[in-house]
Amino acid sequence: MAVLPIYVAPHPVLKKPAAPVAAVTDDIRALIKDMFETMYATRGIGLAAPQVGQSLRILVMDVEQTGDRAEDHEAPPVPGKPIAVINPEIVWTSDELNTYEEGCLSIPGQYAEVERPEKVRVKYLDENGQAQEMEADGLLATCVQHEIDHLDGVLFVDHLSTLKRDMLLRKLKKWARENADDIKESYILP
Ligand code: GNR
Ligand code: NI
Repeated sequence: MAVLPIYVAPHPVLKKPAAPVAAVTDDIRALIKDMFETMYATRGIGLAAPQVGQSLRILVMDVEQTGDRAEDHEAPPVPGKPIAVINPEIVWTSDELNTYEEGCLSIPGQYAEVERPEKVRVKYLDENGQAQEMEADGLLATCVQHEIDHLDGVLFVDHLSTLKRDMLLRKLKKWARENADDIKESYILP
């Protein structure tokens, strides 16, 4: 049981393609448990293993969690529909695109609109090693594509123009410098 520190861009582990999981063992399930705990603790809707320093093709998501952090920052998140995804493969994407304002736990405090396919179908293994397939739309489709990008060493800012990307990464660097003392327990800086 652990909330893990989050690796911040441009840390090299975030740029490296992650390795497939060879077998879904108890160690993998323990990592997934810690990833869920970390995701809920940080109020993320998704988390990929490279963001906790593990270069493996694993992601977790819950776009239906509730718990009101606007009114009460201490209110605990209530799990909605947790999904663990191992070795995902996008097998179909819609021609229709969708734009969402994205954020990333590894790029704290920065947001930008990103265009992606509106719907995707993804094959993967669940935490029992069973083959699964999901069709996602809406926020779940955006989230699963954002997380699979992480497994390929791609961040949401890589979908932006060089100008916008450099601007966000500069603001991130400034944020990290100004908050260095407060964040050193929860983040691993590059
Ligand atoms: O918490 C997150 N919110 C989010 C919002 C829009 C699009 C993608 C995301 S994923 C992000 C958590 C994260 O960084 N996952 O990798
Ligand atoms: Ni992210």
